[in-house]
Amino acid sequence: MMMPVDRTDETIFAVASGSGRAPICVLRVSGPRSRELLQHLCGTCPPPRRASVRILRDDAGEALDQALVLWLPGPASYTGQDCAELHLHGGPGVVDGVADALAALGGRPAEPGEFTRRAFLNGRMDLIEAEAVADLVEAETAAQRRQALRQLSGALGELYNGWSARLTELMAQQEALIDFPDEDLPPNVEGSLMAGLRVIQSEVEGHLADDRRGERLREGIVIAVGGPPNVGKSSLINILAHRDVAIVSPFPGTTRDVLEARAVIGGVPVTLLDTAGIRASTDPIEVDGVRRAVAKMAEADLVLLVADASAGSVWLDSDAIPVSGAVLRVANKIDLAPAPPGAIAVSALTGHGLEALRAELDAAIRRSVQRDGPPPLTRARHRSALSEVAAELRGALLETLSELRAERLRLATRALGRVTGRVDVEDVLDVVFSRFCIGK
Ligand SMILES: Nc1nc2c(ncn2[C@@H]2O[C@H](COP(=O)(O)OP(=O)(O)O)[C@@H](O)[C@H]2O)c(=O)[nH]1
Ligand SMILES: [Mg+2]
Repeated sequence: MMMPVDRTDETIFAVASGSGRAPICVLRVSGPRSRELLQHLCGTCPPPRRASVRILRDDAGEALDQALVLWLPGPASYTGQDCAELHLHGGPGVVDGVADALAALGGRPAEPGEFTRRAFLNGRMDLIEAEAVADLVEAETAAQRRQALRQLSGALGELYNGWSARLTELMAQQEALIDFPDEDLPPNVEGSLMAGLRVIQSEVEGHLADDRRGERLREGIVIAVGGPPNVGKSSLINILAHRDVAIVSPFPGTTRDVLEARAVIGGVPVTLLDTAGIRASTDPIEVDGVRRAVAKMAEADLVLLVADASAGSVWLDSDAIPVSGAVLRVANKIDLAPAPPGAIAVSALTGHGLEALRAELDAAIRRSVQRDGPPPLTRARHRSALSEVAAELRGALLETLSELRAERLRLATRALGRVTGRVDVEDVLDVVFSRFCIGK
């Protein structure tokens, strides 16, 4: 979606609380005419930063609501501009009435993300923090909330700004090498420059090689349940998702398409995929189901390989299916026969072993999204820019000509600046803010 050019001289308003009817609806206003709009609605502008109860009236003097009103003068406001918050009664009659009155007074409904975009333009937050705001709004689980809050508190920004400051320092050294004759410089400038570059390069590479943990937590992870037909895959999905999403039947080959069930396990949103049983078949629909099952298992973050303990069945050869995620082996139907060693032994029928299965799943999911140490990368946007940084740094380390090395360093710094929004920001703004909801 195209964003408007930044018309920050216009005063915008939007409902900041969720859509749908609620007892209270928060309407936000930001822009140079905020004070004037408040005065019109309330008669007088309420005292700054204090909750005041006021009767709001339209231009004709008709009462629209009795509301809690906040006058939040800039620059110490969310957007950095003069702002106001109107805590209205939530009915559409009230909310639409106040919105119409604001529009009649010259306010304009905000575009998605426009408030936070203004906050960024006024230096109230960097891009990483702005994205953390979006993630907080979207957070479905406690683990996602923690990651977003950590990012909002500046942990990730500090990491990137730290690299940026060190790179700038190294660029200055590089320029000195180009501009001054050797005898005017302290000894071994080039050696320490290269050493510094190597350190940053390995830190960036390490950050990139995080197995997508942060991105997985943000986006949720995919768990594919696979195995031969009739081993109890659909039964286990229904148990893990706490509802009947998949058809359970004694007829092998019942599940043909890939079914999805959403659940939260270990504080992480997961999508459980029920797949067709893998076997040789001549039925073209089943063959296609098997093909899809294999493809889903290959891409999944985690694979539950299920076998039937009573059939003496072996697991699918996970070497034959090129899985990229972790694999958990589950032996089902232990009410009928003992489980082979090395498997999580369960019975979907009697409930035996399900607690152990949940605990193992929980641990595997946590492993796939968490790690101690610096905060993980959380977005594809950051990953692509940081991959560019790493590539330019690798190039700079191989470069023997000073001028060419300096150019590599400039490109690396610019790519890093795109992540936090410090350099060349215009083109990345649209990408970041167009994903916001209106009112944020
Ligand atoms: N005895 C026994 N039967 C089971 C168990 N789990 C599933 N079944 C039965 O095995 C059949 C196949 O189950 P289903 O979940 O559809 O397997 P899928 O083809 O792998 O999805 C059904 O008749 C289930 O009722 C179990 O733990 N013990
Ligand atoms: Mg099934």
